[in-house]
Amino acid sequence: DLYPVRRALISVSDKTGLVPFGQALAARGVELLSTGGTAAALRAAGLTVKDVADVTGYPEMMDGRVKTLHPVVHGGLLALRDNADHRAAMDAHGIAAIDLVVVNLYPFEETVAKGAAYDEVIENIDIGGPAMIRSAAKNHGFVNIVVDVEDYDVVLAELEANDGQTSYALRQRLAQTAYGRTAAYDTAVSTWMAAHVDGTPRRRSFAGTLAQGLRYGENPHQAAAFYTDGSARAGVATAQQHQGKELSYNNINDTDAAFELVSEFDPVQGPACAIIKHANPCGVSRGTTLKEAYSRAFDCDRTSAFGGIIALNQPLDADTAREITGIFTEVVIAPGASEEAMDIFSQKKNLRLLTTDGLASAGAAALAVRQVSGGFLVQDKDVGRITRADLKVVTKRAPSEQELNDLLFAWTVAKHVKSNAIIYVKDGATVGVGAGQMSRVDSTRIAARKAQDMAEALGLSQPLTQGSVVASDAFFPFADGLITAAEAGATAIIQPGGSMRDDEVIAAADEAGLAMVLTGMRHFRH
Ligand code: 93A
Repeated sequence: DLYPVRRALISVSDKTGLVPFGQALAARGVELLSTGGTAAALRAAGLTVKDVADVTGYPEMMDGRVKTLHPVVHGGLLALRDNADHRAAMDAHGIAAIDLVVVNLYPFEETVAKGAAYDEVIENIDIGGPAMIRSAAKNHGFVNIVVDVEDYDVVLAELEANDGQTSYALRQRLAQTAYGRTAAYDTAVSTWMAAHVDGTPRRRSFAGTLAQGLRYGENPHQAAAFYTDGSARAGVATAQQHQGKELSYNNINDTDAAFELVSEFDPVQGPACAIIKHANPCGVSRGTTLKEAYSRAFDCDRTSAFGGIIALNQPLDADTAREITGIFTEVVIAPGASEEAMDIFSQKKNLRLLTTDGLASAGAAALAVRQVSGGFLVQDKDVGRITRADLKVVTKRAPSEQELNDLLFAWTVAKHVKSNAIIYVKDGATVGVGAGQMSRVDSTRIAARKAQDMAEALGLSQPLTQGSVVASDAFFPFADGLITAAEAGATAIIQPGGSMRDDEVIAAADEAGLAMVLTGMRHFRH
């Protein structure tokens, strides 16, 4: 299954690593063919290169739209070397075999990302490159196709080990990667175009690049891996890990939930901290200092916070780092960390510290995808936000200034809690979180019950739900949930409204002396 590499066609937009790779191939006696810019770069380094135009007999034309689209190129890629008819066709038409193709494509994704005009984006749709990639990959029985700079050394190592030949296993693996690349490229083109045409796209694809193989998935018997989508969004996908063992599947999922939540809180308005367990927050708080934000988030549910994942909206400082090391924590993610904080963490070998380049832009549009049997559901990510002006007071009593601040804080947290979500908040900190229950009244009870437990653990005379406010991610279908919240000591409620029984719910609120505001927006999260 070894096959020699005698002739290579190199056509790359990203010229990283090109010259040393070209030199190494030339040193092995491999003949080099190239397109304009690539040939110029190789020649500038003193290499001998043949122009593809000289091989095809046609100049690069139409602003480069037609360079390599020619039977002499594609015949050289696709011909089965051990097929007599194919060999006869090669001889009849003067086609020489091409054994190695090195192509990276016009920078379509980067052109879109920099906000280029429509026509410039169109010009950056590579046609000849993907055609060569697909031809070479189809013929991987004989041909090597390299689309990633990371594979230059892999190919050279095989040529070295096998006296100028590569193995079938390598060529097959390169072909798999190559089709993944062209699929991702066309995904990027199709996704970009979807934003320019009316209606729901009839065909959709998603693509990713392996970031990390994972030891296992949610459970040890499930294989898993982490793929990035190239969007370069600040968060777990692009964070830098400073210490500790590799993140697991569940760690990545929880770290994402933590960072997306804490990114809702503008650092200009002060420090904030979110602690996540099993994708739900078990404490979220603002503070006058980061350390205080962490401590108050921790005090919401100290039991659950054990082994949790912490996200901060400001760079980790030494005081906060010291406080965090008081209990076992899996991961801390923050937009930076001081030297001193890193020193403190280095004492805790199992604690992973991730730093990001800023916060995730919580309002940035994105698609959310969920798999179901036989397909997948696609929706806009929930980036809905409300302001004070959107709130409608429906009770006799209007919320106080303090209550309003807490209501908006609770509402923001509710968006990141699995439904049915009930969040009790006092003075800018959650004091009870009810998540993921099948009935809303149960979430209301569980959150209050947990607050009661915390009060006992902390030796408080009454639970912190006394004098708190409550957010509900969707309307109260009956008055019972609201009455439970009032019994736990809540004084104000924020919820979308829209239930058939809104009148009953409002009447119950008035009777209990609660202030209630409606958002007109729902934050289901299932
Ligand atoms: O415009 S194209 O779609 N038409 C082609 O025939 C063609 N052949 C190679 N673009 C084409 N390429 C691309 O040119 C390659 O994929 C590569 O990205 C780029 C290299 O051009 P240069 O060598 O001039 O820098």
